[in-house]
Amino acid sequence: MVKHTERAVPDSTQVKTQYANRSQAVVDLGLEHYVMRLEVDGLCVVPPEVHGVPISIFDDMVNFLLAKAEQLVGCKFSLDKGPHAEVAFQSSQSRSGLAEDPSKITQFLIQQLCGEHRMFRDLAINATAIALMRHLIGSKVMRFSSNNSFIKWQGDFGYGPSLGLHADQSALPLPWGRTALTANTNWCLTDYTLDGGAFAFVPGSHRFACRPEFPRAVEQAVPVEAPKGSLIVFHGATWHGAYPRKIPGMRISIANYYRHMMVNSQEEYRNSFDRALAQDCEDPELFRALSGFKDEFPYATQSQPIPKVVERAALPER
Ligand SMILES: O=C(O)CCC(=O)C(=O)O
Ligand SMILES: [Fe+2]
Repeated sequence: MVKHTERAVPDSTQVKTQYANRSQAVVDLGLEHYVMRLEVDGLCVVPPEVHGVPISIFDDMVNFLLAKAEQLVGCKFSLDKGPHAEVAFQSSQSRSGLAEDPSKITQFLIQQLCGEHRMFRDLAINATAIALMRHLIGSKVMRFSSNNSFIKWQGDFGYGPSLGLHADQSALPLPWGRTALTANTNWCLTDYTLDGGAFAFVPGSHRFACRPEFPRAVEQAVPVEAPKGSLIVFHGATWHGAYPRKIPGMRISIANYYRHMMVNSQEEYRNSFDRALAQDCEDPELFRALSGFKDEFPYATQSQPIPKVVERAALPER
């Protein structure tokens, strides 16, 4: 059961107009309800029976990510215990938005997942996720930005009293319009509960069209409690963060983040991503398009044609 307050749809022409603009993919996949929630709340939660990814795939992803975490950090990780040893960041590595004191940080990211295994590439092009991202950003102009896993374990601090509330498109200048410049999907690989470090968001905050304002962001934030396998989808202007994980064990997610093609990508695909891996997925053509392999920008050599002097036979002298 997904728990966060779903408010009534405002009877505004704006919502109706955009709702009427739903794409054929939204209609074919039966996603109208989720489009409506995105319009109203700036976020929706899609259950496994709608997005169609079998739960066994999430088990495979968890096992892969626990093994990868062990390889990167140097100690075993398990879902009920988290890291089996004390782990710490170097102070020079601490990141903005996280604790000043690196010993309080109880999470890290595993990045560039699409290069790791086909199951992550197939997740990045899941038809439901893509239809909702295209609804928010625009169909032909939507591209990958990054594919990361959030690996979290018990820690009272989490993101601290601000809950790390932010809008993903915050680096882009104001004013923001209604079209998302970036948009995000968070796949819950473990159950999301308030004490377990659930996602936090402010319903309707994408319509404020500004960066989070404090303290009202924290006061208005609600947890997204959702079972393993759920897909959280949100607009780049939606204020969000996460609650600290107060109970033992781990919270694992995959953030597949997308962008408008004129917004810079977090991860570099065009020059770095292995073309053979891009072929090895459910829809290579879609994967190539979202990676921007053939995009016109940025160009590294003269890309526009140059006129040349036309050689004519010499004109007779007068
Ligand atoms: O779950 C979290 O810790 C926050 C996720 C987030 O901010 C994101 O995916 O953009
Ligand atoms: Fe975010």
